[in-house]
Formats: sequence, structure tokens, C-alpha cells
Amino acid sequence: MTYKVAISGVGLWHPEHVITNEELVAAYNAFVERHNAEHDDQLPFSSSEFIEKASGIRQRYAYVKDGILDPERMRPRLPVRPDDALSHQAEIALNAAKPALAAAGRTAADIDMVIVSCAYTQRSYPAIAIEVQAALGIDGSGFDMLVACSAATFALQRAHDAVAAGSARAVLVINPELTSPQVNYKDRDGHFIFGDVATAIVLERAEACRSEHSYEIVGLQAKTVYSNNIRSNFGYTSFADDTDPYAADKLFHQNGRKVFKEVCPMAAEHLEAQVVEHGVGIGDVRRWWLHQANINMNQLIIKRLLGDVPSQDVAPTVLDEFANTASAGSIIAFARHHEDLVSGDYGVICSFGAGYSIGSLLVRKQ
Ligand code: CO8
Repeated sequence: MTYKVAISGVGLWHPEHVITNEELVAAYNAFVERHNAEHDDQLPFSSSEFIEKASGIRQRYAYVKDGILDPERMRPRLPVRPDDALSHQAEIALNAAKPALAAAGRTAADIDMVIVSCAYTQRSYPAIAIEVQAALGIDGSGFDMLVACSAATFALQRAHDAVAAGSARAVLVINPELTSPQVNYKDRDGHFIFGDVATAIVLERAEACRSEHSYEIVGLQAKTVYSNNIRSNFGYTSFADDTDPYAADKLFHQNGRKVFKEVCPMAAEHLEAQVVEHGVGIGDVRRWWLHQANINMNQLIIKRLLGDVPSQDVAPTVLDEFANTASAGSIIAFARHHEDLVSGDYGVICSFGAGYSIGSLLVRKQ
């Protein structure tokens, strides 16, 4: 027997610290001035006008702001916590998990599995998910998953399958996207892209949902196609291969133009196939909660699908406030913009990014 599965609660948490484009550019340009005065290789200056026009990003949240805007440092100053203290990433995961449980009308006793899924985990083991599981007092299992920008949608698929098969009554999927330690704030092409956030979703049997807003999962798709256009060589082997563990190639880097050109048609094709497969017309989808990497990218994808530039009502944008938050972007859009849907309305949650990876869920409000 397989069960129908629904999203029954969503939680969103963001740090209190904001970094505007202007602040970020001032710090980067101060760093460049110093660098250029002392070196032959001259670095280019950044501009907040470029950032907003090219990406739609106006600001981002930072878990720790201290250090990022210091031209001498250009990275956050993250305090070290002892092994017996809650880790930074588990802390932000809990900040999103608790409101998700409350929204679902569930407690730790109702959850059988915790999946922490994001672009990076701050350590290899013990899993952040198991730390969160212990902090919440959940009796069951937990594991971490890494799928870059598609970590949330891919984890929701794993959670769906566990509930559908009956191996878990309810699953808590959490995306603690602590991106700021992996941003190269000295790189003009990428210094503005990312922000920190945490999101969480509770999935359970559709028939058992008791929350005010729940969404049956009608269809799921995951697709990966290998590409080196978005890459980080950060990894545990740095200790053994004698490379600099803090070199630029160990941080996020990309060929943004190529990504834009290659991923937009892939995402549009994927979304169309996903919706049509379930007998739903593209125009019948009430809301598209898209990955939040670039406003121009999202407009192009929706234009390909609907023939028109989308309104905020059809495809809400949150990246102006949050920037790119890796896998959490589409979940933030969902968290902020779902309560006005009425029973029977369809929506699509979709991610696309490094890998390449594309993941999507077609949902119907119960
Ligand atoms: N300020 C001023 N000028 C600039 C800047 C800047 N900051 N940056 C570039 N320029 C200049 C360039 O040098 C170029 O000048 P010229 O024409 O003289 O060569 C001009 O502006 C145009 O540059 P681009 O062609 O690079 O600009 P684009 O219009 O393509 O915009 C973007 C750049 C915004 C990066 C755009 O290409 C984009 O958004 N592409 C999509 C990228 C994307 O979606 N990537 C996904 C990454 S996220 C992901 O997969 C998850 C990874 C895991 C998380 C990592 C967490 C840290």
C-alpha cells in the first residue's frame, strides 16, 4: 500500500543582520583599492547598480556580519563552539524547524525522520540532522544530504517516498543554508550572490494533515546533468593533496553567463513536462515558487512557459530581500506566498543549480 503525501507545515528563519549592495560594494572596492596600490595585477571595481540590474538582488542576510565588510578580512568571523555546544548550523536549522512543526500542528513525537539538506554542512559527522533530531527529542532517524541548489526539492522527494511507502509517518526536511563562509567576497563576479537563511517543511500522510494550509504532492521530478560551470573544490582531501585549503577554487565559483544560458531552457522544459504529465495545463498553475538565483532567469523561464513576464502573484520574487540562498530560495517563496491559495489550486516548487540539478514538485492545496 502507498499513502498520499502532503506538505503540512513550513518554517522560515533569517538572520537579523542585513548587508545591502551598497555596503558590500564599498567593502569590496576598498579591498580592491588596497590590492591595486600594492600589486601589478589590477582588480576591477564592483557596482551596486550592476548587481541589482544583473541579478535583482538588493540585499542579503548574514548569520555573522562581523568580518565580511572588513577589507583586511573579507569573510565572516564565525565564533568556534565547543563540541558539546549546539553547532551553528543545527541552531539555524532549529530556528526553521520549530515554526514548521507548529504550522503543521505537530510535535517531535509525530516525526519519524529528519533530513538536513543543503549546499554545505559544517562538518562530515555526526550528521547535523542527528544533532537536530536530538535537540528536538525525535525518536527515529536523521541524515544529511548535499545537492547544492536542489538540496531542498531532492530531500522533499526522499521524504515523500518514505511517507508514501509507510516507512515514516511524518518527515521533517530542513535547509540550513549557511552560505556566507563559502562566498569569495574578493571576487567581483560572485561576491554579491548569496545570503544566509534556514527553511523547513513537514511532510506527512495527506489524510492525517491537521494544519490550516496543506498541499498534496501530485508529482515529483528530479534531474541531474553533469556540468563544471558551478563548482567548489572544497573538501576533506585538501589536507592530503597539499593544495591551499583556502584558495579561490575551494570557494563557490561559476561561469554565470553559461549557467544562465544552459539552465533556463532546461528548467522551462522540465517544468512543462512535469505539469503536463499530470494532466494540468501550464496556465492552470496558480503559483510558481521558483528557485531564487536571478530575477532575469526566472522571468525568462516563466515567459517561455506562459508567454508573458510573470507578475509577483504568479511567480513571487524573494531574492531582492534574501539574495540567492542556495536550496532554500523556492521554499522561502513558498513560505511567504502560499496562504492565499484556495482548495484545488495547483502550485509548483522548483529548484535549479549546481550539478546541474533540477527538482520540482507539483502540489494541490487540500
Ligand atoms: N560590478 C560591476 N560590473 C560587473 C560585476 C560587478 N560586480 N560583475 C561583472 N561585471 C561586469 C563584467 O565584467 C562584464 O563586463 P564586460 O561586458 O566588459 O566583460 C559585465 O559586467 C557583464 O558581466 P556578466 O556577463 O558576467 O554579467 P551577467 O549579466 O551574466 O550577470 C550573473 C552575471 C548575475 C552572475 C548572471 O550571469 C547569473 O545570475 N547567472 C545565473 C547564475 C546562477 O544561477 N548560478 C547558480 C548559482 S547557485 C547554485 O547553483 C548553488 C551553489 C551552491 C551554493 C553556494 C553557496 C556559497
